[in-house]
Amino acid sequence: MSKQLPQDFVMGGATAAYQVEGATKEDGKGRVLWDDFLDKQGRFKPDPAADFYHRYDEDLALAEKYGHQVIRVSIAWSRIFPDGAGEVEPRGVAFYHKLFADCAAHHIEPFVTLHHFDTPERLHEAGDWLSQEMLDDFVAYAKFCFEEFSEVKYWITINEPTSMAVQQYTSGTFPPAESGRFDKTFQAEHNQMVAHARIVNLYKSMQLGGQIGIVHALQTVYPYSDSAVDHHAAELQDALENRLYLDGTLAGEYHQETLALVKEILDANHQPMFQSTPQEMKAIDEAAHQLDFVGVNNYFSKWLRAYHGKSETIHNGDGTKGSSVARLQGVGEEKLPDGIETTDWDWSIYPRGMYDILMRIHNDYPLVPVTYVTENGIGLKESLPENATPDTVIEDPKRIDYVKKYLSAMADAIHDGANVKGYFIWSLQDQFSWTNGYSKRYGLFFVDFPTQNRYIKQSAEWFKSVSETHIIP
Ligand code: BGP
Repeated sequence: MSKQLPQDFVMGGATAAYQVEGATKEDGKGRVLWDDFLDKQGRFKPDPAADFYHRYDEDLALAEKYGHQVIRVSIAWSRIFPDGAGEVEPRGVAFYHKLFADCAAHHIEPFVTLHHFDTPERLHEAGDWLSQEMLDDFVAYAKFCFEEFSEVKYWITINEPTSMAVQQYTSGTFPPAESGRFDKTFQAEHNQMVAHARIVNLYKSMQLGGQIGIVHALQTVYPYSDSAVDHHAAELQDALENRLYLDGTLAGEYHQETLALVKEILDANHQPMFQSTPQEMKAIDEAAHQLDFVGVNNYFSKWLRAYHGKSETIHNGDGTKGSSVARLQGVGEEKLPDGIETTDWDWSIYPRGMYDILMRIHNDYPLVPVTYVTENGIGLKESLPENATPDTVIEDPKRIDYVKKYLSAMADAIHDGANVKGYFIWSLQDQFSWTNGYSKRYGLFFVDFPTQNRYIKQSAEWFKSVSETHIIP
């Protein structure tokens, strides 16, 4: 049965600077934490990505043609301040003015993220989110952007603070690639919430008339079985990846129960509790009371069972189905129940998880007035047919099926009271993936990376019909 979306519901594609722009050494851009890390890893390079730095007009024209009203982009901090602070690079500033003007010319509203995993190299070396210098420089960079880019009406402080911290210090897939450091993970999570709060409070005090929000990666966590120990493992994983953040950014305080779960994880790993000051907690509380929206990135759900061994994680970074392992000391082990479908990268396909997370925000975090789904989509192995012509349309029925099911779950949540105002598919065009390179394609538009030619996928046509009719067939 087809479902209806509200008439004022907006749809578009998501991108992030480092994943689409390419041109990492152009026009004075400063180095970021990934440059050296990827170089040493030698698996793939961040250039040319989707060459958005030069081809943004082509992509925005396609987005307009295929019915998009909004887009997510991020500003590369190191294009504006190559060293993270101090001297401004005018060519970087000019690029983003051109980009936003082009969005306006194509009638597409940009939602602009200030930090999408791309800390400038000097600040990364100084401790990244664990250092006070990073926080102060981030606030100064945000202030500069608010004053400079007055054409931007929707700001996002940080993309997925949890993913950043967990992948930097728990699973070790992001630089500096440390594993099992839950103490650093929680401290980095808290510090990002402080930085976010300071920026929200600053933005609101500037009275610029726009809106500001944050984007969280929220995967619903379920117990693997009905046993009490599996339920508890799910609670611990939820505290690590979802709850501390939801509390801090949407309730303005960490609930006692959440802190007890965090402490339990740290105790089990013989690591100290994260530090916070009353002044920081005051800023966090103020920000939660003035936040305009929360963005939910939801792709998959997790099932947890009790586990009592040492932490062990194997990341599936090349699409070898069934190769991932995730067991965390003091938390639990991820284990999929029979019958749950997965992608080649072992991400579960479970639209009910989207419904549950949207309803959880609606029921448990009533302070935040509006929610957007800021990322959702499926990574697939796709290639260009040998006899392709510029008019070739790439068939991607799996993507249509995936998005249809998730949009339906989202429509059910809206029907049941969740105030969801828009949906951004990850991703607008095929792009560079942090830990998977170029083989995991998410785009509505296929990018042939060697030539950078764009091709339409069937999902783009399907997406257009939904965004124009507001009906999910
Ligand atoms: C989110 C990030 C995006 C993007 C996406 C897909 O966590 O915000 O930047 O990368 O996930 O992830 P991946 O590229 O690992 O498949």
